[in-house]
Amino acid sequence: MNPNLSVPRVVDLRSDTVTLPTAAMRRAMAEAEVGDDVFGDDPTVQRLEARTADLLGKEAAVFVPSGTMGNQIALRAHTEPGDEIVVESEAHIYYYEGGAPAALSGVMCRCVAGRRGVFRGTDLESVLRPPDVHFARTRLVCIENTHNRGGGSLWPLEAILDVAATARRHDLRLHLDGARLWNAAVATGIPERDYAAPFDSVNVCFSKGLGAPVGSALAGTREFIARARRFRKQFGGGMRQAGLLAAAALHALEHHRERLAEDHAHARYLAAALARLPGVGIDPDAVQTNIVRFQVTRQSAREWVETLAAAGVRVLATGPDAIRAVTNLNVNRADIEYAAGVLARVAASEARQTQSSPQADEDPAVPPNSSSAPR
Ligand code: TLP
Repeated sequence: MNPNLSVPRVVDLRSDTVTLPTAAMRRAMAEAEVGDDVFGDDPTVQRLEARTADLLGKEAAVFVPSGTMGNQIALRAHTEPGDEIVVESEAHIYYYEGGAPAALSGVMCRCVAGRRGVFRGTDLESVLRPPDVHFARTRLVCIENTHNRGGGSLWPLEAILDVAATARRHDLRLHLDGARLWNAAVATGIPERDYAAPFDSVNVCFSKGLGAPVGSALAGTREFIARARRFRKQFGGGMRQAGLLAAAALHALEHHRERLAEDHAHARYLAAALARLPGVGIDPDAVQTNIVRFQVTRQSAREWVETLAAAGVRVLATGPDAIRAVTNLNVNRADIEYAAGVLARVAASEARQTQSSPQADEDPAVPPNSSSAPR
């Protein structure tokens, strides 16, 4: 008898950051040639930086511990304190990085409201002001592709070029938060380097869909990356025998990029299943990559999350009535079918309770900050 049969199943869809390194990845890590990377001695880190720069069509790249650090080093290297950056109002840089633009670079954020994270050159134009001593100096525009809170949405290349043309006209620099650029490339067939071409700097993550345990890289011109290395040290991101981690990232780049298509198919399967459930709001056609966002009614997202977790399906509440599920390397088709079955049972039981409850029409009362999950 398979002893695993007695172990309750857990399907973890909280994020694509939860993946565990595979056996082959662990072997690559164990066998990595390493050195002190702060002294420039780690050959595996150097190979990863060169490979990433090449994939992104940039002159150079620098390995950093996290996507947050990659983005924040870019902001610091592009700006001076008192400058302003333009970000989409739900961008990770603005929404999920702990106020770092203000804390680490002393910059202000000017927000542009996008549609599922995507905005146009005219939106950018509308927040720009002429050079004048009264105004903060706008310096940098940031785009996120795919867009996390947009539901893994894709930036059309034509929209990127439109924003880039406007930015150039106003002498602004451009940064791409490409934590999930790999997903965008697989979903559209547009190579990463084509997406990256209009940008001065690009941050990519190895620790999301690619499944490496740690690490991101920031790419740009040789001169920009030399400056970024200085801020990496200043921010405490200089790592020593980091080749162990770079080996995992290199393995992920070579073996886990194409399989992202499986995650996207799983996300579409889950979205189609969710669209059939009572009390669940979702536009399945809006699911373009590996992130599935849906709305719940009657019960709060927090209550859904707790009920689902008790049944072995882990997701995140991203708002009082909003839930996120992210397909990933550790989740196969059978896991997704299991998760869809659990969601169907929870939705049906919630619908029954709603019908029999005298308070059926009341809105769910959700205490603010009731969950530790990012919202
Ligand atoms: N996103 C995480 C959480 O921080 C929300 C997730 O689970 O999705 N850019 C984008 C677009 C991201 O989604 C993330 C991580 C980052 C940057 C930051 O990467 P890390 O976590 O490595 O600092």
